[in-house]
Amino acid sequence: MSIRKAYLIQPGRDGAFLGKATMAPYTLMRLASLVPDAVPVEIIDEDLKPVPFAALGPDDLVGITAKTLQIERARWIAQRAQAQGAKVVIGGAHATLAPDEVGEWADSIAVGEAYRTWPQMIADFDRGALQPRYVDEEWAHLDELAPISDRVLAQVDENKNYWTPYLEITRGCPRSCTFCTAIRVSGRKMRLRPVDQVVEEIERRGIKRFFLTDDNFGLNFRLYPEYMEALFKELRKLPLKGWTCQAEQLVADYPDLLKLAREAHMDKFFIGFESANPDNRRELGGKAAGNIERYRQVIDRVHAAGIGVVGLFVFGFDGDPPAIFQSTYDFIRASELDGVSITILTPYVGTPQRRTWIEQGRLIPEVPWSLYDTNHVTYYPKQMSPEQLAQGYDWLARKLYGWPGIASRGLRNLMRQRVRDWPRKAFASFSTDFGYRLECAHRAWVPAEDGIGRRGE
Ligand code: B12
Ligand code: SF4
Repeated sequence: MSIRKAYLIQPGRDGAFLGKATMAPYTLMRLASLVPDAVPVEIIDEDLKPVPFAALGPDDLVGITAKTLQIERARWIAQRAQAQGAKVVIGGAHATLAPDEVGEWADSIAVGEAYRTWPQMIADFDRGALQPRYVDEEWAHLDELAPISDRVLAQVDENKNYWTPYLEITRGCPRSCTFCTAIRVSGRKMRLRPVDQVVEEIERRGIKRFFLTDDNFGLNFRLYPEYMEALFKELRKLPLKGWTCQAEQLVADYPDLLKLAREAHMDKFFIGFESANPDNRRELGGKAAGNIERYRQVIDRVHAAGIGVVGLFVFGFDGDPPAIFQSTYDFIRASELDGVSITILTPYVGTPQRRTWIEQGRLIPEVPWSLYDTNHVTYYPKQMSPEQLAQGYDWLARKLYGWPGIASRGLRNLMRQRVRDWPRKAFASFSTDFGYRLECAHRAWVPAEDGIGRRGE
């Protein structure tokens, strides 16, 4: 057999908004760039177009990427592709964390990063010898990444079809927060891409704003300050409109790097405060301690450098009483945060959190993976009932993502910018909270047989 075509699919969930989708298929763009030139490759983002099942045949290789919440949809797609005779490979966080489960229905699975194994899979399929499992957990050096190819860029047309492109600069996190899968998915060692390659990629893609896929970009302020300085000095030369990244509070302790980051067009840090409750500090891997005074100081210092702060909070830790929603709301309202993300603690496969709760018999049985989306309750909390957790979350979401909340935080952010920058910055000032508002609308989901829930009112 020889391969006719490779399809790479991102399962859908949110659809498009004003003709553009939110989640650019960066993962698939990197993987598609590893497909040999002689093999046609097509990226299909289900949020933008349907999978052309009728066109699939036995000489086609279908690769699907899936986080846990997308895995039922991935299976639904896989079964239809397999019915056409195509072979299906599943990769991404869920296949990496739960390979045996996925291996029951996929023809092959990619555990880990796949920079080495995906080309091997294509070659093996081409000679009719696709193996059931490929493991790549050696954590490739990021200076060896294949550039995103021009044929992939032309096909995806990310600036036209997506609200925010993604970019990877570093990868990994040495912290050990009990609820996080980053260690298994990205490795404990922080890896860095050479600055010249980052700049080359931004220029060739023609992206003017982006969100970093880095697990904990901010930690590099402490780990690799020279690298950050060199990176910021190069980025400030580019005509960027703004960019955002995930970070932890320690960035506030590096005023010189913050200043450089601002000059490099950084708009906002998404900072994992995680909890406004000091009783939860054990679960937070040493990066947050529920210390409200420190949170305020961090926000002030980052603002002083001209950069915005989106605060990330998780609810449902064992130390959380029902009053946690009101107390967190009080903190947020009094704070100067530019955006807020609230999520419900979710015990993903492979986390210490899940292991503990299995031992304690605290997972709610038969919750579909599609509800492992961090806005549904999947376990029995310690100090409240699942209903109280869900209701508290809904109450807070309505408070935060109602139009008055979004408008006041967005305006506050805009007022911090220079007036001449308003046209450039207006989008970023409101888009983050608006995105979270859409995400929370999934609360009214009812999972359907095809693995796609239906967005409620
Ligand atoms: C960027 C990012 C996002 C972006 C979206 C990116 C996207 N297009 O999907 C945003 C901010 C929107 C997002 C949202 C969410 N995310 Co997120 N996200 C990430 C992050 C930080 C980086 C992912 C990334 O793009 N990496 C760079 C690309 C190049 O690598 P990659 O995706 O890992 O893919 C590699 C391998 O996995 C493999 N691979 C992947 N797919 C395939 C397919 C095939 C066929 C093959 C062969 C190989 C393969 O090869 C790739 C190249 O090495 C990861 C953490 C991490 N480090 O993985 C979390 C992560 C994937 N997200 C996670 C979660 C929980 C979420 C949310 C549910 C929750 C939330 N509140 O944020 C939502 C869900 C949104 C949704 N509808 O899917 C979890 C997933 C856990 C799980 N078991 O599913 C992760 C692992 C974070 C964590 N700390 O636990 N996320
Ligand atoms: S600091 Fe962030 S990326 Fe690192 S383990 Fe904790 S939650 Fe995960």
